[in-house]
Amino acid sequence: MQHVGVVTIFPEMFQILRDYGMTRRAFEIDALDLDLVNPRDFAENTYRRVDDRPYGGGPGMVMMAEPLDRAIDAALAHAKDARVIYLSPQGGRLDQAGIRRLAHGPDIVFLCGRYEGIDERLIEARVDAEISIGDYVLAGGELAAMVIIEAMVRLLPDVLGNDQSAEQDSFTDNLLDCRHYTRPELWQGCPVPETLLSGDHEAIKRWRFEDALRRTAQRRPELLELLTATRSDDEMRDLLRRIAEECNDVET
Ligand code: 9WO
Repeated sequence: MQHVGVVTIFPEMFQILRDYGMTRRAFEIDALDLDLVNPRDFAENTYRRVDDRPYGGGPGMVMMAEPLDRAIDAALAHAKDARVIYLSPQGGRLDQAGIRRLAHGPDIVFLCGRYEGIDERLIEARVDAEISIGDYVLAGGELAAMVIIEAMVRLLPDVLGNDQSAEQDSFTDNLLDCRHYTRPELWQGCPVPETLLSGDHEAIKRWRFEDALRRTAQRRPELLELLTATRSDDEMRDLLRRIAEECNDVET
């Protein structure tokens, strides 16, 4: 993966990525290279303050431009041609296609805000893109940055045991996952769908794809719209029509 810089007043939060799961594995094999920069280290005042009261008044504090400007410079010193990305609810919404674009793009410096936000002049001067991970407000950008990093690590090649063919291409974008089952075959009177026990790999593949389409149609119809807009092949169109009819039958 690319080099990832993070500007944050809480660098310790990112230890979670080093300690657990797939991101930990990525660190172990040097596939993930994180550079944490604390803007407090670049504050000139005696109390290492990085926030001040908002012009125009009101509650809360605003992050000052100067310490962030220097912290971004420090982060960029280790990242060649990096894009500076500010995590905020005001950004454009990120989806799996966006994660894939980030994963295949240039180095990244994530700028994590706290308090009520960042002096807009710093954003205008230094930020290349403002990104949101969802329409809710957090207390800072750190968890959003960690969410994006984990999603990017998932796409790293099979050194991490990732399912290459399924995830690297855009095939599963905008499609919910199919249902999964494991032993026992009968649990509290509920059986496993017969096809999954058949050993017929073609049939299983078809069942899983249809199951994914059906769930998407039922739970996220707006995703199905995107799917039909981006995939116009005949096989897909036939499947979608059949599943749409099925859903109508269930409702009526
Ligand atoms: C705080 C606040 C307090 C009172 C009234 C309005 C307010 N808005 C905010 C606010 O948005 N604070 C942000 C906290 C400042 C930028 C960093 N913070 C943040 C990032 N919260 N949520 C995100 C975020 C990032 C990416 N995707 C979703 C949410």
